[in-house]
Amino acid sequence: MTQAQTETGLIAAEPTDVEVVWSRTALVIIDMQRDFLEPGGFGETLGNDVSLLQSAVAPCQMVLQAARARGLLVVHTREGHLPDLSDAPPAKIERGAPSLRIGDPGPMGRILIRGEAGHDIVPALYPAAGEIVIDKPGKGAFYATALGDILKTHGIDTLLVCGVTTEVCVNTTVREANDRGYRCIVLDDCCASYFPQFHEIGLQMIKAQGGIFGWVSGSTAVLAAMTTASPQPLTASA
Ligand code: TIU
Repeated sequence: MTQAQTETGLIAAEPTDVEVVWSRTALVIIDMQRDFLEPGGFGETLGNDVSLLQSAVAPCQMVLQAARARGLLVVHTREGHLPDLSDAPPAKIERGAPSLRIGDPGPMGRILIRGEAGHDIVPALYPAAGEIVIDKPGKGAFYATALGDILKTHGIDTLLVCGVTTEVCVNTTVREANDRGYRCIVLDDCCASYFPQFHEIGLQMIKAQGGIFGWVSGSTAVLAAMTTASPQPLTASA
């Protein structure tokens, strides 16, 4: 292996600091879509104040830029459905009393439908050419997607997880990843919720009990680890 492939970083986190091998670490940015972050999309139709998610954009952008500079695998996800709704369970479409339902026409196109303006990722975090974009019909990024196969192909064992919302798609994805053997490090300020108390509790649920689902860190700690010289740059293997 080359030195670059074995470079490690030590990320300050809770409940413990965590060492990562950068070549085995992917940045996963969950559902930073206009449908969740901007007025007129799915999040607002559910009755939410979408401005509450804005706090995650700038920290995510800094981590994304650093991950690109370090050559990490970058994965973006988008929640949404096919135009014919064949992958949208009626139980999801019919639930609650939103102002517009999934598939209805809205100011950013049909709500939560692939290919519509609202379904796309916000400009500040737009995927670069060649970055992986996972379109997912559910809350978890592993359900009905190729994410597991893609991570395996790239030899990934650790996920840096960002995105929205903390207690819904971020938590669901972290739980799926945990059961599949991935180490998840959730970046607190790179996540957000329409319910600030759910954001806090959602993070506590991950790091409690010795890190029952993973670790919680933040953009500052991850940026520091990415830009600090590796504590153990070489392994014995040639
Ligand atoms: N409503 C809510 O908080 N979230 C979602 O519906 N999807 C995601 O979290 N992406």
